[in-house]
Amino acid sequence: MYTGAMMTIAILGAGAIGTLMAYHWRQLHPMIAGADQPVMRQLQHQRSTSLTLPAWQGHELDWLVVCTKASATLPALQPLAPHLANVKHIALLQNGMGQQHALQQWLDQQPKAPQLWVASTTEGAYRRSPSEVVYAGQGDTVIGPWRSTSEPWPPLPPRWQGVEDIQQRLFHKLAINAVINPLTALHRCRNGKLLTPAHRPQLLALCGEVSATFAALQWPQPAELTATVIKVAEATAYNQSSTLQDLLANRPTELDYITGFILSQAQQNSVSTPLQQALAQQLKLKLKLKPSIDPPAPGR
Ligand code: KPL
Repeated sequence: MYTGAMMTIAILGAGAIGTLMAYHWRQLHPMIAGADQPVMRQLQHQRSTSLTLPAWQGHELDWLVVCTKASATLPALQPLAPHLANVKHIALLQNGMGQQHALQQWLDQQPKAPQLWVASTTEGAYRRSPSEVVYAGQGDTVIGPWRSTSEPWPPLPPRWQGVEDIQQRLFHKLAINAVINPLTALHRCRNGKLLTPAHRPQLLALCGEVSATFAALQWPQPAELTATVIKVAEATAYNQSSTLQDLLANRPTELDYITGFILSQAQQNSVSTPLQQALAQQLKLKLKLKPSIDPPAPGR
């Protein structure tokens, strides 16, 4: 349980989720890593809160929480290598798979490396402007060590729950993201629109293929993937998926670490994935088009 009033935390990647975590931890005065100057953010939740995140200067940290996109993990951390001996734990809070393994391999080559932890969240946030983030939906964040350990767990960042089965949770989230994220990007729609007659057949077919792929690769998945995806799409109906947000903001998406990761593992194991392959192809074409989006839902 968290008791560390003096816990020191720095965040790498002050996008929507990074800013939301800084807001949750504001009493601990979290810092921002990888920046020379303090970073200012506004968090909109009932009322607007201003956050000033001082730049981390490389001194001792309990947690370095990485909220960058999956693809930016190593490029963002490598310049911090000279300071990593002062970091006890790194926590990756990102969508996707593949980056955890790559980071662990890199950490293993460092002279004194922090212990790698991984986290998954159902919190919803989006950027309204470069410095303004909206807290769109409350959720939970779970964390566990990437490599299992017999050592006692350290105090965890506030509001985060430690779980023994974090890898399973990451695979479950990967399965959900593998359906909702590429489809919302393809159709440029909010999550709930996937449940309408125009898109529901494609959603159901993709759930079936993702579920079969996970079974063939012997990866854990939710007991009823289709029912779970429908529940998540209903609960986040007015949200733009993180992939759609990236697309609309002309940022690189995480799809290489979601659909791309699944496709590469499936290919290595001769598992057939025609729908996901077609989707990947279509998205490559679609990404070149000018973004457009459904009009905002009433009252949002
Ligand atoms: O995790 C998400 C994301 O957008 O990345 C979902 C669950 C699809 C919610 O939007």
